[in-house]
Amino acid sequence: MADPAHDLEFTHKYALDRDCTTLSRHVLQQLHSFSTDAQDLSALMNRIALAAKLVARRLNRSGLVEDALGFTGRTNVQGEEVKRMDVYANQVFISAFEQSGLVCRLASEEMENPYYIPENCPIGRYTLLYDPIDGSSNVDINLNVGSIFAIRRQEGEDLDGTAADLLQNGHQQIAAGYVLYGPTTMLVYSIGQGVHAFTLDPSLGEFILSSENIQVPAHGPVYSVNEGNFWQWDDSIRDYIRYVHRHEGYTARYSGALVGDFHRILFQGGVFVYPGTVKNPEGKLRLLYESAPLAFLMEQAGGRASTGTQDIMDVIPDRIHTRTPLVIGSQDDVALVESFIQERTREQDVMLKHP
Ligand code: AHM
Ligand code: MG
Repeated sequence: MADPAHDLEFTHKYALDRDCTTLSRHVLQQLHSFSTDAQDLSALMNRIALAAKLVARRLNRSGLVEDALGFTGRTNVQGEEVKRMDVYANQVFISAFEQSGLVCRLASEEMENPYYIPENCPIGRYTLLYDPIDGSSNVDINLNVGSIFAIRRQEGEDLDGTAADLLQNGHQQIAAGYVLYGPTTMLVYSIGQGVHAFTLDPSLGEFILSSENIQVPAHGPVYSVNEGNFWQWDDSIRDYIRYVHRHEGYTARYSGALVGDFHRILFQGGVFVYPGTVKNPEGKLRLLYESAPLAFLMEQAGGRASTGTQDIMDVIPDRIHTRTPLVIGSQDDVALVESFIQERTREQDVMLKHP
């Protein structure tokens, strides 16, 4: 005779790999509320998940679909060549949010000025900042890329359409995260209550909770930096690199996509460094939609993010596309890089006082 208790146990054990916590349920659980704010955040994350699924779908078939790979022939506001996938992903986020009634504008790496939700669409009170395809040099060779996002509440007036009210520090972010398009598609987010990772189950079409309350180790073996820029850097960064070369226990990893390198460090510890160079003293990475969202996550995971001299979260940008040097990762490893910068600064101060 069938044993219902046994059947139940069997179902529990084999039918579900996990307890299938979806992203929207997780957001609501974290906020312990069904208030308007909580519903909004849950809906915002749902829209981001939708955009992520659309981008993932296109990436998964990119070698087979016409016009998915390669360059458009245009350069963006940063002077960088635009890839077709950049344009596609940028538009996907706009389409996912345009009719949502959640945001009033979207600002991205690919647009000189924010995109304002047209008046014939419902207008919300949040702004989405995003890098639609981070690490786009990886797209054409089928390596991992990502999307980075942050959500800010509209605080001031933006009457002249310059979005000057967005020029505030990272503490104004109410949520941030990234999507990693790798062997699986993962969405990692924080709404200021820890960092949580979700894996896209393609058979369900849902992001399912895969790691909760991720904590970055205080120290890790990885240093992630483009050493091709060695002679472009300040002496202090060269000092740091010489240090890790001469000491045991360090290993280099650099994928060309910040999201992938960050993801490794978030889970295994270490440090990602993109310093200023002679040509670009502020480095390459943009504050509002790359460094600040990842700094928010890293701090939530118990790590740190710094320009080398200041916490990334405290930096106030002077433009939407402001860049900052970035040192991000485990507490001890960020502190080590900073110590080399401080040492050189001290030496320069002494030289100035006693030439
Ligand atoms: P992108 O968003 O235009 O792709 O640029 C950002 C990327 C990061 O993902 C990556 O860490 C960095 O640029 C790599 O730059 P480089 O080739 O100078 O090392
Ligand atoms: Mg980027």
